[in-house]
Order: sequence, then C-alpha cells, then structure tokens
Amino acid sequence: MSLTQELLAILATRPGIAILTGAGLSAESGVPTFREAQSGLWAKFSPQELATPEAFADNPQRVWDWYRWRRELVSRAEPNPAHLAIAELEAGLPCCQLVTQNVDGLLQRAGARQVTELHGNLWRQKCAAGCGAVQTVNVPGHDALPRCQRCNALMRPDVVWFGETLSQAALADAGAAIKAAGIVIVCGTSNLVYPAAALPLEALRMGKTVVEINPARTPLSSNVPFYIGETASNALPAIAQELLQAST
Ligand code: BJW
Ligand code: ZN
Repeated sequence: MSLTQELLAILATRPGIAILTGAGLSAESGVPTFREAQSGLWAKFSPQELATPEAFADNPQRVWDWYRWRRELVSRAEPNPAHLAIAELEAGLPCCQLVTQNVDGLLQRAGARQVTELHGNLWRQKCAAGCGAVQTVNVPGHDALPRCQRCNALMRPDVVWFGETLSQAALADAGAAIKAAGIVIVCGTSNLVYPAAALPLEALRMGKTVVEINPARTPLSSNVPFYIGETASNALPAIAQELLQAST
C-alpha cells in the first residue's frame, strides 16, 4: 500500500486532519528558517539573541531592524506549492485544521481561511508597555521606532518571544484541532521549541497517526509511524492531490 492509501484507510475510520507547520514550510519561498545556515542579520544574531523581551529592552532598534528586514523579505516572497497544497486541503476536506508557528502570513496568502498562529504575526505590532493597543501594518515600516498612539510607549512586533506565554486561545485551538483529527501532519519544524513541539507528542499520546515531513530528522522523527524525508513542496502537493481526488 502507498503512503496515501494508508492515510486514506485511516481517514475512512478516523476522519479529520490537522496540519502543524514551521519555518521549513516557507523555506522554498525564500524565507530563511531559524536554525539552519543563515544569511544577513540571521548570521549575526541567533533568534535567542533577538526574539526575547530582554533583547528588545536592551536594544529596540536592533530588534526592529531585524523584524523590518524580515517584513521586507516576506513581502517579496510568494507562497510555494506546499502552502497552496495546504490551502487546497483545507478547502477540499471536510475537517482540515491548520496550526502554524510561522508569523509570515504566507498560508493565508495562499488562500487558507483559518490558521491558528501560535507565535503571532509579523504584520501586527502591539504596545510594548501593555496598554492593549494593537495595529496591523502592511508595509515594512521605516527607521524611526514606532510609538503607541494611545500611550506613546514603544510598539513591538506582535509575536511570541522566548520566555513569553503563547495565547491561551491559540493553544486551545491547536489542542482541539489535534483532538478532532485522525491524522496529524507535522511539516517543516525542528520540533525544538515548546510548547509547540509538545503538540505532535500529545497527538501520539492520543493515538493519532502522525506524519512528519522534513528533509532532516528531528527529535520527533523516530517516534512517528510515517517520516517523509523530503521538502514540503516535494511531498505535500502529491499527498494533497491524492487525498482530494479520493474524497470527491
Ligand atoms: C524544511 C524545509 C523544506 C528546511 N521543507 N522542511 C519545555 C522544554 C524545554 C524548553 C521550554 C519548555 N517550555 C518552554 C521552554 C522555553 C522555550 C523553548 O522552547 N526553548 C527551546 C529552544 C528549548 N519556549 C518558550 O519560551 C515559549 N514560551 C513558553 O513556553 O511560555 C511559558 C514559559 C514562560 C517562561 C518560562 C517557562 C515557560 C515561547 C516560544 C516562542 C518562540 N518564538 C519564536 C520567534 C517568533 C517570532 C518571530 O518569528 O520572530 O518562534 S523562536 C522561533 O522558533 C520561531 C519559530 O516559530 C520557532 C520554531 O522554529 P521552527 O519553525 O521549528 O524553525 P527551525 O528553523 O527551528 O526549523 C526549521 C525546520 O524546517 C528544520 O527542521 C529543517 O530541516 C526544516 N526544513 N527546509 C520542509 N523545504
Ligand atoms: Zn500603549
């Protein structure tokens, strides 16, 4: 039996798919991942040095330079065949829920309608003093540090940094997506950052069938029944096409 035939057999008795994604999903759109050989600002500073509240308090300009650079990069990037395949699965299967650690919005640009974003979104900023002001932006921004229009404190990217808690609502949605699924596809994440990395483990504990797609093995790989050592855009369009054909 081919992988897709096995997945179809599982879906026949336990319908529903949850797709959990990480930075590797956008790698083939030209968006660098966090923990691989990096260029530009990524080569100079690790995410641990920039994606923290301490880094922002210490040098907000440096952190904003990094995020503006990333916004520019993402605004030039296009969704790749893997983003498109995921959006097609969401639209074409009766219960297909999407959860991502990515902040780039590329799944939504591929047409996905409902994406649970565990680590926030690059295109939102919020008041760093916590007055509650949140702003959506559609351009990378300029050199001056953005200020809160309500209380004049600095604005910061509306993303989740190390040591910060994830939105309880997003985590609850991710948990519910896994609970509702027969199959959980985990694609393009190193499975190193918690609590996101606990979700596939939770799925395994619940008896879900976990499929991992990643050209490099991760701490999850030896625990899953199906490990596909390929890139997202090699593996996902083919799987999506067969699953969608079988469901029509
Ligand atoms: C391809 C590919 C292709 C390449 N196709 N694949 C429990 C145990 C241990 C530690 C902790 C724990 N609980 C909490 C922690 C601490 C910490 C943590 O996990 N640290 C670890 C590093 C050990 N977690 C936190 O602090 C979290 N908060 C929290 O838990 O709050 C409660 C708490 C508070 C205080 C104290 C204790 C607990 C918050 C984590 C927030 C992470 N934020 C970032 C930045 C977001 C904003 C931004 O983008 O700037 O999120 S860091 C960065 O890592 C980003 C990513 O979403 C995240 C995950 O990275 P991802 O997506 O896996 O990317 P990579 O680069 O790691 O991997 C890419 C993969 O793709 C690779 O495997 C490639 O092979 C693959 N790939 N090309 C398919 N073409
Ligand atoms: Zn404010």
